[in-house]
Amino acid sequence: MNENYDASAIQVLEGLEAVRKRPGMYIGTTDVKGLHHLVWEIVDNAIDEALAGFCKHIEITINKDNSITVQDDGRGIPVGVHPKTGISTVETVYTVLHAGGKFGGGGYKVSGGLHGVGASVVNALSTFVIVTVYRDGKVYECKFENGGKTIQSLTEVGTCNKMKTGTTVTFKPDPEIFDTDIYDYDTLKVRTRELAFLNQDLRLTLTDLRMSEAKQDSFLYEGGISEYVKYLNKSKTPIHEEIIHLQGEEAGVFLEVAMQYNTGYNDSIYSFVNNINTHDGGTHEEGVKRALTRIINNYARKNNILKDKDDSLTGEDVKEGLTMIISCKHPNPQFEGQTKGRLGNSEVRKIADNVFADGFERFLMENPEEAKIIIEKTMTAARARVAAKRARELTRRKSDLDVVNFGGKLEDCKEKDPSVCEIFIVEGDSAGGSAIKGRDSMTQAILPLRGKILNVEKARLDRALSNEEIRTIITAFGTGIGQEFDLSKLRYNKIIIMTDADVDGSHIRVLLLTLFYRFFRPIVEAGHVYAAQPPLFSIKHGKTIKYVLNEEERDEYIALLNQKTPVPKYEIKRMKGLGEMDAEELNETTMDINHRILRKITVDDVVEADAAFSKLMGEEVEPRREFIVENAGYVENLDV
Ligand code: 2B7
Repeated sequence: MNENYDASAIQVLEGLEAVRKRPGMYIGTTDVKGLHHLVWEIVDNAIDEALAGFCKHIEITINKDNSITVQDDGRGIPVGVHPKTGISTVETVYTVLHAGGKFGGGGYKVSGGLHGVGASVVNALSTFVIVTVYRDGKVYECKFENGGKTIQSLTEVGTCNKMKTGTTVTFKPDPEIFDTDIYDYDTLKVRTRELAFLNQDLRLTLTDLRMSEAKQDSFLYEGGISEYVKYLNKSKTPIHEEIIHLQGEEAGVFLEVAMQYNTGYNDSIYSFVNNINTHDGGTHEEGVKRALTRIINNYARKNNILKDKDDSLTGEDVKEGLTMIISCKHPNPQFEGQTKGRLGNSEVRKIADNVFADGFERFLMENPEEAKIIIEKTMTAARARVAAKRARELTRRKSDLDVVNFGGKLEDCKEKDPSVCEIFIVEGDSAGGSAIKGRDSMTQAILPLRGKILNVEKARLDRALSNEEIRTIITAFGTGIGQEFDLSKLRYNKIIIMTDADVDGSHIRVLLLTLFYRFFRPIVEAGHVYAAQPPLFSIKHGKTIKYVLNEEERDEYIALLNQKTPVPKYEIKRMKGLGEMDAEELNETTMDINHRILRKITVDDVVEADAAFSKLMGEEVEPRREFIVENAGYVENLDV
């Protein structure tokens, strides 16, 4: 125990105790997500130092023991005594709850995670933390253990080159708090790259020291969010070369936008506030979209491309094939909504509108060639919208009865309460036939797919809507699509994709996921989509039959059998496709809620999933097959 353990320090410990008692209040969850969140709380402080203009390189290292080291080359946390606490600033930042914004000097903190409570929370949830500061040619160290108890106050421990400055923090998450203490390299990599895109010219290096051969990725983007757009459009075909990049500041709010149109029909618009993904948009996004629609209409009318008699272009028209990153830096952001994914500050709408309108109008004036290409694209989108409206009317059900006889394809369930209903989307007619026979007709609906599903990544809405399979799916789901979409009208609680465990099955699954992701994203985000897992082997011994999903499980089970004496006889059969199972087998292995194994499809990082889908389903054919086999699982997390 250190000598500073006086009355105020006791209070400090009580503060951190609160974090340990209810960690969820401070970091959301104590699962893998919470575990990774700790890293970003520390990195955020380093990013703030970069935003202040003093840090060029941040290194994140996963050490052999799964502890994390974050290192920056900023000024180093001040080493003096903090006026409010009477202990060093370092110790204050790491032991006083909410020390971040309040103690750092007004307006210092502009980045920040969802919960923004910083270093002291990480300390409270760690078995040890070591903070090293390099400043004025001296090295200082401060150590904590066992949930944030100071075991060494800030101490000068050596000297260094005067040119070397910065802060290094090592922490090890407490296994008593977290469900898992194993860091995932790829999870850290995705966010590290994202932070590099969002913070122009800042180098971020991620290193993994856990294997005999170290893994490392280093990211630095001189073009910032322009390079993010380029990355997202990598497997698309842009219709103009230059990425439009504009920025401006008003009333302390900084807004930056990068955008480029491609030949595709979907939009990929992502927005951030202080480096946090605002996946439900908000006022910054609304301002930009409003200005985009207005400026394009003004330009088209002024240049007589849009005639007096023509209707104005809509928000949907001007978004078609648009990839856009919006990055807002705000000194006092208000996040709203259930997951805090929406910016609420109302003043930002006007500011974002102004900044975007100025920059975009100038671009159109200075680049008439590009302007022409963009306006033409939006005009074509408008014509397609009118055609799609007609096609969509065909998918609209007039009553609940309509769906029962829809083309004779959907075998609906009898129950009407969506919370207990499921729909199986089944590859092939023969598997569909078995599924219809083997199902529980009260709650399980079956939709057999005849042909291949249209790739919606490469088809415009009107063509997608003329596809029979897609129309049937839209009708069956009941939610409608696009602006009419209404999640509360979803007719099934579980949408289960049932395809073979081979490459073709995988391909169909990805096509369906692409369709769901582009047309019904809220359904995916709300966790209604599942993949059925048909078994690959059956192992029969005596009267029991055991179904297993893969070679690994098969070998495990056989090893288990072999442990028994005398060695039992068993018969291993490789299961054929879904289509070759009879109704009873299919029910038992894949559909019966008591035995089946479902995989929940989740989209954890929407931006990254978008890039994955574009790459999967976009223009380039060659890499696709391999990619499907290797990465189709990217958006799928084992969950059920
Ligand atoms: C409010 C607290 C969190 N802080 C400073 C200065 C630099 C600085 C920091 C940091 C994480 C892992 C390596 C300011 C801000 C404390 O006050 S925190 N650098 N890096 C960091 O935590 N990295 C600072 C003014 C003058 N000199 C230094």
